[in-house]
Amino acid sequence: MGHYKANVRDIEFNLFEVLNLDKLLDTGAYGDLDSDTVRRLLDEVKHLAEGPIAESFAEADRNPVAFHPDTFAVTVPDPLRKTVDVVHEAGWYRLGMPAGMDGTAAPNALMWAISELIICANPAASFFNMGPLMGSVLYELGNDEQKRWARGGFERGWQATMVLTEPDAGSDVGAGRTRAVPQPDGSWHIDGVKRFISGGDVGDTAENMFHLVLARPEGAGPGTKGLSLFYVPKFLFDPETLEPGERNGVYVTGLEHKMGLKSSPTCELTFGATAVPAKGWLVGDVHNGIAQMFKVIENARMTVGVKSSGTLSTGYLNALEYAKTRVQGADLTRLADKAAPRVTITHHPDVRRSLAMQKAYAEGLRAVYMYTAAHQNADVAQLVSGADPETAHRVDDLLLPIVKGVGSERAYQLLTESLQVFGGSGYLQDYPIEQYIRDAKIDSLYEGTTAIQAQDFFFRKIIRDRGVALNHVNAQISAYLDNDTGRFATERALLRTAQADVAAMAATLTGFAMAGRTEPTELYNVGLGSVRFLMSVGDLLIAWRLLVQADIAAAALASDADPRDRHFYQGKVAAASFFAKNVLPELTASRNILAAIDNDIMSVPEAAF
Ligand code: ST9
Ligand code: FAD
Repeated sequence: MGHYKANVRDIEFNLFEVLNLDKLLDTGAYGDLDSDTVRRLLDEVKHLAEGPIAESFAEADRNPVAFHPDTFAVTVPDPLRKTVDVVHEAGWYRLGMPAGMDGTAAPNALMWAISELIICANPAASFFNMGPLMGSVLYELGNDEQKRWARGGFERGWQATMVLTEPDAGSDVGAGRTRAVPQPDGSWHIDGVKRFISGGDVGDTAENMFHLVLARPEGAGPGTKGLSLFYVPKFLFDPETLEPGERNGVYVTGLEHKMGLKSSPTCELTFGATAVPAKGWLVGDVHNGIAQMFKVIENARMTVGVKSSGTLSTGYLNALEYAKTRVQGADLTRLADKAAPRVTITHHPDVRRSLAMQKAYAEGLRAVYMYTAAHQNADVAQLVSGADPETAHRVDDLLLPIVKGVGSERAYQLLTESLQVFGGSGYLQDYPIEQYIRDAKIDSLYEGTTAIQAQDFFFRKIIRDRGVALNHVNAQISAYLDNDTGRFATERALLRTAQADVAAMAATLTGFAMAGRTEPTELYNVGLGSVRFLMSVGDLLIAWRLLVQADIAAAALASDADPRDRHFYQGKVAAASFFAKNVLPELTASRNILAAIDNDIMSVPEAAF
């Protein structure tokens, strides 16, 4: 048995019992994709993920990709290549891709669930499969010729990258200096150095690849609005047949040595530094680069959030398996009895606390990404929250920084609990947890750090949205609370208090933002409180979704639930109750901290730190 443990039962619970997707699937809304087919697909993907995809997980960590500066080439070790081939051949990425790209229509909730299984079984290998997403965006935004390139490249298995970051332009993408110079034939020459580019080269696992690059056309203005998006292939190609030809002037000039994700080739890319120019084409013939790139970024942020929660899920399931067999110490109630029988560590309250918290966050984060995904399809959103397409889009936007920012922070935090359950053994490479932790840390950094997610959440997704999406979600929480099922009275009361706490935090931060119009330093208070606020909203949403699940589970237990499902449902009830009682009261403390926040730390001289 490999390292990866999929939780398909929980995925099916989300899809069918919580989101009720069978109502759409079984009436032909997605063609032949009915709920029986979905169950079969999930089973198939589980076996693929736990088997051949997971197989090179540790091996590719210990013997990662290599860079050869003399040829600017990246080489991929054989075990990893096998995994990459399996992922490519299985073709699951067709789900949800545009019809014009030969994609298969599917609800996004299913698409992300399948992504969770494939990515988390072997995250590094997934970076060799970014072509389908980038190709889909090129297909959506490109001119007719570029649409053809997107389609043709996809058919030929071309891979792709997203290229924003430079040494002096990380969070501040608008500081980018890479230039674009127009050419008489309508193409552009790109000049500059980009760093930290995931999948910057995929060696010979693909015939060709293309980079979606942000660069500043000569004479364009400063900041992100002066950037345009260019399609820059590794090999130039016949524009009609797509047959690759000459090497284009974009080269890998370095490979990062990282804490984790060691076989994801994170590259320095140099454009136009040799006699061979780096030829690019303006995407869609319009200068609207940052908005275009955000089409990619939105998908990538969701991917990162899904990866985080899925990694915590397999971390938790590994810890649970270990805890059920590790015998150590006596039951706490027989502490004084030195001859008392030894018990498995699941009998110790602190291990129970840890497992319950891991389970609640793993399943809660999944529930939140599923709810977010539900708002990415108009029909599903209507079914799940009654949102019209415009509101659904806003809700999706609102929840993305929660999926990404909260998902990455909580997964990393709780994975240390998974490791702790193993005791000293968890620190060893005999078990996968230390690698999970190393591979997961990046999730709070790339695609916008947590601070950036928190600012995006507050300034763009709440203030600029005038609270429309937030009010919609809040109304859903109120509707849940008002529909008293007679169960979970304590937990519901805690949720109501947490809802009020979050509303008060939002009001406090809004007050600072307003005051900032006349007294700019008041904005520091928003900056000081925004991550705490993001995390609090995340906890509120997790608690709400877990309680929704618990009500469904309790109803099933009270009726004629399949005996094989009884433990699953009991676990749902227990996790929701535990989370509400052990996490939600902390939101009152956060509310008080935000209410009393002050700017003092901003006036402390740098030298005093
Ligand atoms: C990276 C890649 O880190 C890491 C790898 C990820 C993996 C890829 C996954 C791909 C999937 C493939 C599948 C398998 C792979 C599996 C992998 C496993 C993970 N929403 O506020 P303003 C736009 S890449 C929409 O003034 P500033 C908008 O057009 C590097 N649009 O910002 C706006 O104009 P307007 C990632 C948004 O002060 C304009 O920007 N790097 C949003 O100029 C300007 O907005 C980062 O993410 C939004 N939320 O610039 C950078 N926000 O207002 C992080 C902005 O008129 N930094 N726009 O609409 C930021 O996000 C900054 O806040 C900033 C600030 C750059 C936006
Ligand atoms: P900085 O922006 O220098 O941030 C440093 C610290 O300051 C952070 O804690 C940050 O939160 C904080 N900070 C910065 N600005 C602010 C602010 N305004 N307000 C509050 N806090 C702030 N980039 C790509 O373009 N394509 C890729 O494929 C890609 N893949 C990556 C893969 C890996 C493994 C890594 C490590 C990075 C990758 N990146 C990629 C780059 C990644 O997106 C950036 O590292 C990230 O956006 C942060 O930028 P930075 O590293 O320069 O940190």
